[in-house]
Amino acid sequence: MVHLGPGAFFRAFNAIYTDEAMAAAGGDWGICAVSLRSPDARDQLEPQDGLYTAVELGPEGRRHRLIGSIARVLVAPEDQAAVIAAMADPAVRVVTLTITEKGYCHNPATGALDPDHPDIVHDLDHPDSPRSAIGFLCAALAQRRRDGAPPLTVLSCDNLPSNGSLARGVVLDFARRREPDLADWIADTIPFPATMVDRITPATTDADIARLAQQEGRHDPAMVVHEPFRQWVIEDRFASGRPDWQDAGAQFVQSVDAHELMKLRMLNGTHSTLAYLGYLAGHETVAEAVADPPFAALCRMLWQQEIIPTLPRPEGEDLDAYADSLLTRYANPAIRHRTWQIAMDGSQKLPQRILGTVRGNLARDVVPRGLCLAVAGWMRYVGGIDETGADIDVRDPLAARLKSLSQSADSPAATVAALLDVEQVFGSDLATDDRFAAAVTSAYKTLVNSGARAAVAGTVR
Ligand code: CS2
Repeated sequence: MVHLGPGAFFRAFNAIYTDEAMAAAGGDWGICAVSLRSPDARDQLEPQDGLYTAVELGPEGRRHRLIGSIARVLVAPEDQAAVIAAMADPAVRVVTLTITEKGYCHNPATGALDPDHPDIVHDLDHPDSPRSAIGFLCAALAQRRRDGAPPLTVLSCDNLPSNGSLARGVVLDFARRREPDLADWIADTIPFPATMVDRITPATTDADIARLAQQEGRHDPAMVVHEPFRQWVIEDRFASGRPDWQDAGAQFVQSVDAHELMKLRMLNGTHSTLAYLGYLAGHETVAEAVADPPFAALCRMLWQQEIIPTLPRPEGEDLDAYADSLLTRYANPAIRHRTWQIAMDGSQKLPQRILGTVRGNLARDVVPRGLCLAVAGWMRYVGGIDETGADIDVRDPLAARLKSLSQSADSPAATVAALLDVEQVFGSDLATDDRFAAAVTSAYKTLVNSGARAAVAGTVR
């Protein structure tokens, strides 16, 4: 396999499932990991033959595992041809992606390719030396088509709605702009099954690395820390085989849709809510936020009153029990998952995590006050100044534009109106829904006048 995006989540999730699948069922699968940006993963892994430690942190303690499923690591900016050749290798049967939401170069509100994205503009002009995952996929698929190589399967493992068809759509759009009959061949030959992925995996810190060195006597800069829980639900549509991930606990289903909605809205929706409102209230981690009673109450209110009523029940799942399990996972004192980390890239996350649920409520004539407060929290956060007057290091592809819109507005209502007009986030419908705009404006004013903690407490009272 080839994997694009060898970050912490991949090393705590895909690589572990593959390692365990081969331990359980045998097989000669190996992963060629490709970093699209930085040499860090390669520099960390290559000196140790791709081996690294996965540290599971639960309330009962720590468990260390040595993971050996990464066979090699490539750095795309150093040698695009080597990456294309690796993906075009006939022995490669699956390409998996954890490139984060912004890696799809799409319009978050519609899911369509953004043809004006700088990487897409570059890659259409330089198809043999691409920058984007999409550019690399198209170059490799074009090479496989020329070589008559077996069809491979492209498996998105990112937190996006219908991630398989979204990935397929942006790849086909890009291919059509480059070579229309390549697009037709991809459409007929390459499956893009959907997945739901779930494991809380904070960014690895120097303290994590130092603690492992002290406990295990080895310096492992490629290590990852993660929670015990994991869930992988996969649409079983593969062109040329796959590892026996079911032997490591993955669930193969006909349709992932209901599981995906459950996870994106119930987990990621409350994660983003806690990220913005928790950060503004001074909570550095998710565990600290849910230890603060109004924030735990807000999560419960969101699940019971505003999220679960919009969800179909996935086969085999109990949504109330899932909500209880989420609160337990969030409260894990061993996992220091920073609100600042989750707050990243909100313009790429809000549509599928919160705004889809908002639309589901509005369609039932319900104005979801909790979710509107979460949206107001995001608006306050991207303004770039926290409640102590300190700057917020806002990481987002639209950070500069969002900050400018927020700071050039002359009133809270004007700030909300300006940000609601960002179509890439809110689409063309929400800005003109007076119920939504009024509720977000009211919540935003409360944040400005009373602060996040009081706003949360007032919402759950
Ligand atoms: C988090 C996710 O950083 C974030 O945006 O909400 O990475 C979350 O930890 C995972 O989706 C959990 O499965």
